[in-house]
Amino acid sequence: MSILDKRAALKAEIDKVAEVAGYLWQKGWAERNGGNITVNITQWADDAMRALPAISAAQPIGKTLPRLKGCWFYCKGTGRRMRDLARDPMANGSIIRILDDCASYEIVADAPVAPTSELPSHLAVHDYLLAKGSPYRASLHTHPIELVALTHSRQWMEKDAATRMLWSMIPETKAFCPRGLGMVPYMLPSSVELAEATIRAIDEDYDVVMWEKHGVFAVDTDIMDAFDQVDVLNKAAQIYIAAKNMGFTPEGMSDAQMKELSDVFHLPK
Ligand code: 2HA
Ligand code: ZN
Repeated sequence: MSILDKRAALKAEIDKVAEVAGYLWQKGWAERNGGNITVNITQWADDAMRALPAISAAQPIGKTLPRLKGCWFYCKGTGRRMRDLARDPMANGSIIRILDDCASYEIVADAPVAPTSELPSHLAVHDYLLAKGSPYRASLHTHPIELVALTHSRQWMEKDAATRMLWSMIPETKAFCPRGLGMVPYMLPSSVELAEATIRAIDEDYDVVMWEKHGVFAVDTDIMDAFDQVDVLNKAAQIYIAAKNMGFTPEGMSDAQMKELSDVFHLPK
């Protein structure tokens, strides 16, 4: 890819971040500074970018992440609002590069906006994805209302109980979120334990992981695809709730209908 093509591709990725940030706000999933977005943009870093001076001192990540040596990321800024990021992603987030010690980073562009306190958790997930040879380059944390509400019930926190219910609400759910919804019990936001439990759930083969009474963490090839998986799951939760509000428990698609769908669309589970 030529330098100009790389720049255009990088701009398209950042534009997608802004578009998704706007959707998160419009959906009511991103109150105040809620949520986070981190995108591995290393494939678009060119010599001109590599020559850019740092605009911050080296900052410790708090972890050593060997796969991230020389990697570049777009990260939402600490305390910044998704609705502001939607208007101006480079004033409400920044581009960082990981230094050769794999344990610190510096901010390179556009402004010295410090990443969120969740950066170590997001970077640990990206390190894991690279170690696995995954093509996934984007991670999203957000607070989807109906999915978070589900996690306030023991019934839906049981492994794959919510997955089965959500898949059965409308055929698209399993087709477009074929790995379902992983469940992580309540843990302190931004804690090392939460990050490790999230990676274990992704490793179990989930792209979307629910944090009990808090939100979702999703990974995919780009930020739009990560958003789409969460959107599809939350839509299914809304259909369940709509039926409940009409005074009945929805029937759901039958096991035979689910199996037919999986066979025809070659879905993994
Ligand atoms: O990044 O949502 O859980 C802000 C949050 C913390
Ligand atoms: Zn959160």
